[in-house]
Amino acid sequence: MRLSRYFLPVLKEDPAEAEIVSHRLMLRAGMIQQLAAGIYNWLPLGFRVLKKVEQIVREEMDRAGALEILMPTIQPADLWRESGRYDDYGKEMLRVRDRHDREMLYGPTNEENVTDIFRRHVRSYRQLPLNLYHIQWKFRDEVRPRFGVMRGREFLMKDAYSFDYDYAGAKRSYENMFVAYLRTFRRMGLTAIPMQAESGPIGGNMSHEFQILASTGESQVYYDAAFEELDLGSGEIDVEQLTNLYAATDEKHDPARCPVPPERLRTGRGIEVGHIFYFGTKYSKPMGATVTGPDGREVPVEMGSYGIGVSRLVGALIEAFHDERGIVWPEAVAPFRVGLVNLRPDEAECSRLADDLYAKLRAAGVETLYDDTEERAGSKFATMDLIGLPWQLVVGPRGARVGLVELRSRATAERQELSPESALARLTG
Ligand code: P5A
Repeated sequence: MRLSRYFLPVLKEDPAEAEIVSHRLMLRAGMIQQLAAGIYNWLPLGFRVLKKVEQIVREEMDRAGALEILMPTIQPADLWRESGRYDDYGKEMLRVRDRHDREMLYGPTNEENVTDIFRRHVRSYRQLPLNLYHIQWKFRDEVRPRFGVMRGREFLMKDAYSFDYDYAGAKRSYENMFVAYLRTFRRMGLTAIPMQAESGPIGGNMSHEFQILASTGESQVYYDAAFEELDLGSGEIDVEQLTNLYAATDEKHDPARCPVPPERLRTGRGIEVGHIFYFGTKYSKPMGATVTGPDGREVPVEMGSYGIGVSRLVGALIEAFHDERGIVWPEAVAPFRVGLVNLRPDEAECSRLADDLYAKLRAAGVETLYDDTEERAGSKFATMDLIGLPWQLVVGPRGARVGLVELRSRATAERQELSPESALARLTG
């Protein structure tokens, strides 16, 4: 992509409304723009990251055997009356009426909707286990939307729903998602600690939140120091070991009952990027979602639901990966892999080399943002550092004359003068 043809409305000044670094950097890097409180436009650069995060989540769900569907954002109120949640949900639910005066709502989650799909089609335990998921916008009329996309009113969630014949099956499904979550976050370079959590308005008696440690997180968290020694970033995932280690959010943490001795108990702030629930027959029973077992008896199906905050993750990633100059994207979610900087588009030799590199990077399928603008060098570097692409490939007039370009790593600040061929080999190899 040529920067001269791109839409990248970077801000030179820090926006006053942004209280935390990720919100500030997303606004400054022209990733998002607020439309109303807690409601954001996703601009080209931000949208690319959102799609990358979404795709990793999708691939790990597919790998875990979940099937992607798409349920609507708008749901009929009557469905929620069946589960009894229509009144319970209170003011957080955005309620609307259609032209026939029917009560509708903008979905804050989809347990009822997916249970309705299930009950219309599935009859036998032989059709189980089943896990259906979608990636769809949600609306929750949060009292205090804040921190940009971290606590929005409209936000993108991946929500999966599992159906099993009995508790043993439901537990397997839960653990399957548990492992998929750790894999998902790991692929993005994040270490998320699974914590015992309250199940709130979703209900149920087994629930874990996945928390990324960050000083700006909204949750107070407590965890066994053993987590610091565990390598959650790689290797085999042992659900049993992880769920036996103590980690809890403040809603669940009880100092009187905490099994971890004080010297081993760590406390900090966390960002909740995922939340999983087992709730048995809470929805299937009132909504009549049943299956016939091997004994011919009809029983309500055992369910769980599993959420990931896809749009929140974009903010959480920036909280985890930034420095004083801007964002430092991990490769897996970077909007472009390479920022190609032509320092002198007005000089023929320099531009010939930069154009040629751009053509070759494109041909090799390397996502490249090519700064071909007339801006001053200082401002070009500041923008590249701000938007945080993993590699900067700099072409200047001096180097162009002797056949050298500079390759810079955004993360390590390492710089190397290379021939254009070697630089290309590095980036395409
Ligand atoms: C699980 C999937 C649920 O809604 N029903 C379907 C269950 N869980 S949850 O914990 O309430 O939400 C799942 C994840 O969505 C993100 N999230 C938000 N992100 C941005 N802004 C918000 N206002 C917001 N609310 C929830 C979180 O990452 C949460 O873990």
